[in-house]
Amino acid sequence: MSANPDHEKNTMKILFLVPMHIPFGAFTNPDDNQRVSQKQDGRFYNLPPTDLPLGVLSMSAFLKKWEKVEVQLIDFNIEAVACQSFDYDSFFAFAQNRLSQLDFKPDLIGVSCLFSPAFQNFMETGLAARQVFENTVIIGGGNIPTSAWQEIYLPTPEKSPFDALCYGEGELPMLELVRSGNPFEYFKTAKSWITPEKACNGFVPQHTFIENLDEIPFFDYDLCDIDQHNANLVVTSFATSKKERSFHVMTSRGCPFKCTFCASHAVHGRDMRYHSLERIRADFMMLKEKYGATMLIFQDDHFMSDRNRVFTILNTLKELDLHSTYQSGLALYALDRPMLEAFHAAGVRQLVLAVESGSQRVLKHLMKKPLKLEISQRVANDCRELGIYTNTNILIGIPGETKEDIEDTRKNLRTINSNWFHINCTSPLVGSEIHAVAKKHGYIQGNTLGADYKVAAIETPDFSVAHIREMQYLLNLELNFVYNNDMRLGEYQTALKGFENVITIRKDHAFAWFYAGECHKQLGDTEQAAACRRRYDQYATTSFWKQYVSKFALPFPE
Ligand code: B12
Ligand code: SF4
Repeated sequence: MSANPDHEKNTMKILFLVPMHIPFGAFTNPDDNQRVSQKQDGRFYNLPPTDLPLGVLSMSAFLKKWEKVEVQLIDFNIEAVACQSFDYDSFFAFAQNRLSQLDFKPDLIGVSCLFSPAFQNFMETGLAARQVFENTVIIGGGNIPTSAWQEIYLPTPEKSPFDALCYGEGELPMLELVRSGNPFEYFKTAKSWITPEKACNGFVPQHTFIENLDEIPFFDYDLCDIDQHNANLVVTSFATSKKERSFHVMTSRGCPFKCTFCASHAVHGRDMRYHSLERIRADFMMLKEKYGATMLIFQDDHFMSDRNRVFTILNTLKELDLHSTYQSGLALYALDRPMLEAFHAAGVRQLVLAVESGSQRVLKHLMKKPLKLEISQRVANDCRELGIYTNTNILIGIPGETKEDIEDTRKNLRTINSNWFHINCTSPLVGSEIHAVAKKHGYIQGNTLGADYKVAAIETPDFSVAHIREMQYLLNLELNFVYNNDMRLGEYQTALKGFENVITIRKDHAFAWFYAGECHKQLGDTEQAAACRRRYDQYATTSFWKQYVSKFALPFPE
């Protein structure tokens, strides 16, 4: 590949759009247990995650390396969090209004969508862009176009706002497109581009992977306003309370495992590809020195695949005095004591444990993730000894799981000494094996390609949606409150932090007030204990909490 020497060629203007990651209704009508913010219009809105869109930053850097392009980005998650009032009755209206004010005339518009819950917003972003920029080439890419191109095109191919959809990673297909001179001719034969016509004619798209990740230059972080992107990072909800300047990084792509609930391989494939250690070091230095990074958020799917490489990266972080956190769960089998000590030495004080289930049958046969319970127990204990806070991720409600399996999970998870458990509902994410299975058997409730992990959407002969919702909440109450490990082990200060986190999100959480009060009591602060108890008394008799108060025999207020 060589850089284009044709300096006379016009600069191509590219506009990337990132739709809001959460559905419009979830934004305007947040559930009780979600983080919200009040706008000047007096109403409360959900806060969509504002994490950096690495795929766009990668493609932008890559295109700028090889061609004359000018790139802009509108991330509607940022826009939705930042706007003072919100007077729109649809996501389409919001996007259309923003686009019509844009002082940039793009030659190419690329809409990026990674998440099933954002499917509708993806479509409406495309429609809004088409209305505002009638004759511009509009394309889509990311997990959703890759896995749901048939759902996007086949119902009404002629009405789609998208001229083409990219299958898989976009760096090379985008470069070919920019260089093509005639997008529509190029789309006709390109193996990674799907058009409405090709979709209707049995086309089978193929990936175009970059084998050597170092060919992608330092990501184009300049497309983003980092302060705005730091406003509602998913990671801050469970990591340090210290104000960090955080940047997302991804040092590898791919994952060889075949977890049935995962859709990642649809875009990045199953073969591991890596940035070189020299390149990683150079990027980290740049982020620290030029961008003022204090925290790196790792997005690798399988960070632990090469043990020596991990030790080197952790050493680099330590040497550069950069904090780090790992958003996806790290493969537990690789977290032996020396490895955990290396994480600790690099300043890591919190890890996500991808335990996924407490049932061996579910892990092995239904999730295809044969993780042993003893490994999860050992890692949680080691982390506790080292002073690393652990958040354990659990999924319930996978097709084939029985009520007995869920009871097994319920029982076994109490033997894992993690600090906090996140009990999630399995979602039929488009691109995952589960989606295919659930669709085939008619297990998916409603017209969804997969939901947020908080929403149960799968119903099988073994369980109903209502049962999964109920068990999700019950397991949450049991593991995080009633049998809270930190309290049981006398770590009252740590336990208190967990309960206070809950209270910041949900002020009327009777259990959080009750157990926070118990912690204060144990810590000798009788005044705070009494204040928490009063708040508990205030909420314990509401219709929602009454049932759980009596189920767990908590004291009934007089
Ligand atoms: C980081 C991340 C997040 C971040 C988002 C960061 C961001 N702003 O993009 C956060 C933490 C917010 C997040 C949230 C969620 N996530 Co997430 N996340 C990831 C993760 C681990 C990495 C994404 C990434 O940065 N990749 C690196 C870049 C380089 O690749 P990329 O983004 O895919 O972009 C490439 C291609 O997709 C393509 N491309 C992308 N956009 C475009 C646009 C155009 C025009 C073109 C041509 C090409 C193109 O080219 C890019 C470069 O190669 C992926 C797994 C994965 N490895 O992809 C899961 C993943 C995307 N997440 C997933 C899920 C399910 C979720 C949640 C729904 C989970 C939840 N909490 O309930 C939420 C959704 C938001 C919500 N409702 O809260 C699923 C999505 C599957 C699906 N069908 O929905 C994935 C695939 C993980 C999985 N195990 O299946 N996530
Ligand atoms: S869930 Fe994680 S380990 Fe499992 S296949 Fe997906 S990326 Fe790999």
